[in-house]
Amino acid sequence: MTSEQPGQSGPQGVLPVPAWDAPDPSEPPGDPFGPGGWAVGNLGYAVDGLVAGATGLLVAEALDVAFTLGGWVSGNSSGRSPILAVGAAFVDLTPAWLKEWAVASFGTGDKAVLFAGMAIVLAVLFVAIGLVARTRHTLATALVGVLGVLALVAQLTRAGASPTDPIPLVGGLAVTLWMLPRLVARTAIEGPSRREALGLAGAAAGVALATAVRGSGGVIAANASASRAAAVPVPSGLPIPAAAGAEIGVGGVGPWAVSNADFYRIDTALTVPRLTAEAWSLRVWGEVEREVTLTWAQLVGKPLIQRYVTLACVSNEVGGHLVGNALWTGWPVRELLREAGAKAGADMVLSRSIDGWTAGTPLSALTDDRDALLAVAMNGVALPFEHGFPVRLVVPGLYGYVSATKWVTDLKVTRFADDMGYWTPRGWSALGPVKTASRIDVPRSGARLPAGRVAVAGVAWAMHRGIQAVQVQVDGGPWADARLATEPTVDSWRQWVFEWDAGPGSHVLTVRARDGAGEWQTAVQTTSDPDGATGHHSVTVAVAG
Ligand SMILES: Nc1nc2c(c(=O)[nH]1)N[C@H]1C(S)=C(S)[C@@H](COP(=O)(O)O)O[C@H]1N2
Ligand SMILES: [Mo]
Repeated sequence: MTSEQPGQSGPQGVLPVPAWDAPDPSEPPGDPFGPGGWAVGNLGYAVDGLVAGATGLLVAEALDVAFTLGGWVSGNSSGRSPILAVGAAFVDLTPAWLKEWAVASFGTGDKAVLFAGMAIVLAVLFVAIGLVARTRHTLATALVGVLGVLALVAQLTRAGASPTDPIPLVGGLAVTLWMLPRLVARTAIEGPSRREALGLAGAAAGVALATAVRGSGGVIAANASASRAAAVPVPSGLPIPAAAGAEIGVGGVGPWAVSNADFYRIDTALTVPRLTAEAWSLRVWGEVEREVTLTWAQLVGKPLIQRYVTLACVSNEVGGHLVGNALWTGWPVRELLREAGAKAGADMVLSRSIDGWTAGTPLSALTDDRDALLAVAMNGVALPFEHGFPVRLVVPGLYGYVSATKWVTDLKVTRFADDMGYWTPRGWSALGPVKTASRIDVPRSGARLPAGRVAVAGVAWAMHRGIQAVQVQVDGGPWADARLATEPTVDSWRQWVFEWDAGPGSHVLTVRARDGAGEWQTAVQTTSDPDGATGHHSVTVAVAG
């Protein structure tokens, strides 16, 4: 690289590269920041840092996309792309409370917020490196190196990381390290100029391009979309379970079956995996008599069934909305496990998604008569990408984090003593049976109502046990029975309504449910970690006099 001897000029390359630590020739003595003052004097260097950094990033992401499209190296993109790898490492290291706060504050936009935050942090770092490079060559190079090493660590510690994953990162780093001294040297000679404006525009265009390539996933997404559009996972004439009377018919209560667009979404995936059905396969291995691999064509050729099942997230707060009911089409995973033949002693299946996320599910819940599904369709259409296309697990009665693996590609038959799902070492229980819960949907908390007849209504759930009874309490008085909608299956939530004679004043309404085993939902308030929140849901309303 360049010499650090003061006064010596750059030996190689087309651009003159003056010594880094030499006095800046563009600075008149006595006015170190030139005629425009500090800001103008430094603008050029800030832009140099930004341009060198952004170009390196763009090169790295472009290499990743090229590798993905060319199929030249193994591994998946979330390990090779430095941006995705760092973001994923950040998500994995985020404490549960911060993650919950992010989901609560930004909802499904939490990932967009993370990317925006990363872009801002990177821009600030690149600008700082440019400013440092003005006078401290070695330090600037070292700072770029530190960023590179951090990204490298993030890549190599990803689940399923491959030794070739850092190739794009190394390529991008080389570009940044090559560009930075040359840009800075030219700024030192020419001073601030129109070039800065061009540089800024270039950096902005580069970042926009990188984001566009990343955000849309380019050709990968197009292929996956075509595959999903062509997939016909629901054979015509396949019976749909009866659900007459499941709607209580009160406005404001969420629909009994939630549409795909409105269904809650929870996962650790920074970019939604975009597999094609044709490229998908599922491997069953571990403590089995024989390994089995299942392809999409084989799976949709099996005798599929349809089941209404309610999914719930363990992070759902009392009264929360991380829960929803849908019609799932799939093949009982029991049949696949039977083909593989679990060995004696195995008690868990560790299911893994294409992005490395895992869930540990009791083998018994996958093999008993509850019809745990390898699901291929949701509400009659191929799974939306966000909900696991092409194939996910749906297991009645268990929270999603221990059962509902989306983009599932691997089932390892194992033991709880030997393996753990993703959330268990992060402080969540290894077992996650759904707790009995109930929610008031109408009236909403804070509502102002006229006195008289008011329909208090909502949902209650205790998947795989069912709901026997729901009661409502007004202002801590006696519990009174609510009227229940029909219960087409014990694996779905149940709607209820209570006709309340509302008198003037402020009132607290509370709900509780009894599950199919006769157990009342507990009043004890607990947080959602480690195995699901408990406590009664209440709303406070004001009734006009
Ligand atoms: N691959 C993958 N599958 C996953 C998760 C994940 O992070 N990655 N999260 C689980 C959790 S915690 C829940 S609650 C459900 C949510 O499923 P949904 O997004 O389709 O509602 O997916 C489960 N499956
Ligand atoms: Mo969850």
